[in-house]
Amino acid sequence: HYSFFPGRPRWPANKRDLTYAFAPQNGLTDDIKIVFTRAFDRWSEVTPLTFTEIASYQSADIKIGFFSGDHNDGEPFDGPMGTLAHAFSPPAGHFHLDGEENWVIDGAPIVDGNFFSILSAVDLESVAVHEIGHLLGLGHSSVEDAIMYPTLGAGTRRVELRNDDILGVQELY
Ligand code: TQI
Ligand code: CA
Ligand code: ZN
Ligand code: ZN
Repeated sequence: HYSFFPGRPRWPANKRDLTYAFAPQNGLTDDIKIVFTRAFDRWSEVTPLTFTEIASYQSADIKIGFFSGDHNDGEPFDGPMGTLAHAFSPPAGHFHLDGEENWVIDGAPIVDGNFFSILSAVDLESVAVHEIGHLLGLGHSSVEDAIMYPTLGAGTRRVELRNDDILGVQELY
């Protein structure tokens, strides 16, 4: 079953059209950005929310970036595996990914010529869909195949919202 954060934080009712931006210093390729677009679309399909990319990192509601190690928010990343990403509950909007993970998109490494064991591969879209759930106010679920279930097998792709995720987010919006 789905859960919420303590106090049930969510984006306010007058804010249904959310903007997002990528950290400028990350210099992300279109392939990477499209994965986030797909992940946001999954949540906008089942809620009244919309997500639009804007250029200004400063003014975006949701700020997405890849960072390594200590990145000055008190939650340092830990290199390959362990913590993959973190997102803060509404209305913080910070969505950070560990730049040292072996991220894959559709089974292929993001960094060309970067060879690694499939045991350490992390599917970017799966993590993005899960973290957006947190950004919207969902905590973890006890339903094993839900997006918000707190573990994901190595190299596993899990991107389809399940009934449990949908019921949870629709209770908020
Ligand atoms: N990051 C944790 C997560 O997003 C951060 C976290 C730990 C957390 N406890 C929390 C967030 C309680 C909200 C509430 O769950 S993670 C997965 C999964 C992580 C884990 O790096 O461990 C995914 C990030 F589900 F696969 F285990 C993304 Cl998809
Ligand atoms: Ca890590
Ligand atoms: Zn962070
Ligand atoms: Zn989580």
